[in-house]
Amino acid sequence: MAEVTKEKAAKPQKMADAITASIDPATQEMIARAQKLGVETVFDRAVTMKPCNIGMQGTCCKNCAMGPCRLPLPKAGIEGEDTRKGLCGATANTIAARNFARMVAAGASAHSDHGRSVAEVFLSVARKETEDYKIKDPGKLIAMAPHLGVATTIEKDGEVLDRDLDEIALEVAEKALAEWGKSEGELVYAKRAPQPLYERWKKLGVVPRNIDREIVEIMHRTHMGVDQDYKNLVKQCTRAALADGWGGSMLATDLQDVMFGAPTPLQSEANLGVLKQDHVNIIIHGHEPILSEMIVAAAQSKEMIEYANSKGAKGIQLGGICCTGNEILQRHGVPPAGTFLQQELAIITGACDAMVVDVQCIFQNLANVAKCFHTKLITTHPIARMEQENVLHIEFDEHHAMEDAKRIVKMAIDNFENRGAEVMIPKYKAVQIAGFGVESIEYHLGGTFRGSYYTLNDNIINGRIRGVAGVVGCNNARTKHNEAHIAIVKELIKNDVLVLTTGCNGIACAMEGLLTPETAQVFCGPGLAEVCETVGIPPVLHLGSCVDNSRILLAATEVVKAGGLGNDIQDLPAAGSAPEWMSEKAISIGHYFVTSGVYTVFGYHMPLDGAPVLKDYLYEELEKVYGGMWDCEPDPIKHAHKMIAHIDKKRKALGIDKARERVLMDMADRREMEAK
Ligand code: NFS
Repeated sequence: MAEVTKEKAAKPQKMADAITASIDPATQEMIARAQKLGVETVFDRAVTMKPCNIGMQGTCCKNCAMGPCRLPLPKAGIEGEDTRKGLCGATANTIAARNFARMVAAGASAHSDHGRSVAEVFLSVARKETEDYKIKDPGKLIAMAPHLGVATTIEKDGEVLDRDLDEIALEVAEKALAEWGKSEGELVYAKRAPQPLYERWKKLGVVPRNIDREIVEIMHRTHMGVDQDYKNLVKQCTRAALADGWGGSMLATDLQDVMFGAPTPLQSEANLGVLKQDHVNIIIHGHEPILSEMIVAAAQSKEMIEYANSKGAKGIQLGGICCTGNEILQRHGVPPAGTFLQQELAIITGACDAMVVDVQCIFQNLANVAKCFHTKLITTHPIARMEQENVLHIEFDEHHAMEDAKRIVKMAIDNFENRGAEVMIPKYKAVQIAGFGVESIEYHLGGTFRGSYYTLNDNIINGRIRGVAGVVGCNNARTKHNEAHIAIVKELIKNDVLVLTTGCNGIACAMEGLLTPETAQVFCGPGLAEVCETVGIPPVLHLGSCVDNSRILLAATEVVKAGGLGNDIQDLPAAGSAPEWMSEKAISIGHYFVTSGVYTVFGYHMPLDGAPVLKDYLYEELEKVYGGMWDCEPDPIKHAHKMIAHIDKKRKALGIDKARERVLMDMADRREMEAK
């Protein structure tokens, strides 16, 4: 390890307790090591810096220079009329709704701008301007084309013929890109939702017009002196969030699948223990697979492997952090080295020869940590650079993608010999099966004769599977790393709820070993265990990155289509959860889940306490409007049981609660019944 000097690493006054900071032993080990070396991490900063109390309540307005106006809730609560207001007269509801809306805007823009980049690369592919990216999954292209209004067949002389694939690709690329800024019409993918849901959006006037417009409109409405009605602000949040989930994110997922292949289940590992002492270790961190796909290809090339060997390394080990990690996991089996909160720790192993980052969820402090080691920190995206001088910037361009990727991989290889002697890679890693998607769930749980999701629906109806939960989202340094993720997922599967996971929850579950079929016998209720055993799937299905939450929307739509469980997403015995959310993207996801009809519980505190009327609107009244609503419950067990109670409520409404009672009988009950 390079020598850690005082100037290089500022030691915080107070430090985190490694054991209470995380449930994960690898993380605990690395926090302790960082502290021993005097390298500060997010865990320490979370101890030394407390969050702002008024910001926590959501009632600090800094949208004009007369403020910031701060409207905390009085300690004694509010009796009678709420007279709090900012200089312009903005009420607590207006301020908190504006802040909430700006979170939705930022989250939706992050996902959607990612989607736009993917669509632009796809246009280059369709125009044959790049050699490095190709259409890997023509089947997916054919499947998505009709949803964009692109014909896949042509009629010639009375005969129906397949249309040329290149022609389809070009039209799909152009139509997809138009979704961001077309001047009229509405988001075409909105019609992929179940009909009653689409009709409801239509009636309420919330079908997005185009992706960019809805985000821009939030910024306009939340400018000083514009929208001052919290319900109207929330309505615009709905348009922007739907434009994310059913637009930017869904297009990102679809086009990534077309270019890089729709994921299929595969085996991999997870946690910091995937790094190898005798290999060149490259960590890929961020979100857009445009970069990471090329790095994977470059690292697997004979040329690069031989070059690594020539430098004394046995090979090249890639590891992912955050959602780019999920992207290359689900398509190539590249193991994630950790979740969001482990990014600094990957460098602290001393074994990370290069960390390559693109956009989103990247700590600026990585640069300070990298300075203490030999690690090359490389930014690659024009919109995400770092000010620190030790950070290298290699701008990645789809027109010479492979060349860029090889340059980066070579740089990491050249850096291998600079590794200090003192490397400490935690031994912890777990095996996982990942790479599920709408198509593979259909394959594993579907039937061939009565609709594609029939077997899944049948098992929900007969009660073996009590319901389905989407558990997603980040880590948050204000809560114990991975604790809520794991506790909630375990409680759900114990109660026969099948879990669909994405994002950092997926990585957390993988690290904990929950993503294997064998888990079913250990942690699941008898019904879910039986199904998992029969079809050979884990009780927690990893669907990919956070933009892949669109897969959860489409899986829910397929369940509706398969029949027997109502005719809308809101009828399903299903619920959503983000146990340790921190990012604005999570708020956008939460809001499109809710307005698509899903009861959605967040585990970490929501910035709404300062505006109780707005809070009630989001937590209660929205259910009457959209069939879904927000909730927040920090206690993981209560959190899971709120979801289960909702699932049971929906089962009852569907008239399938009786079937469940039957399945839940134990042997003693059965014997008693037989005796009667
Ligand atoms: Ni989602 Fe994925 Fe992780 Fe949170 Fe960040 S990586 S896009 S935002 S922290 S789940």
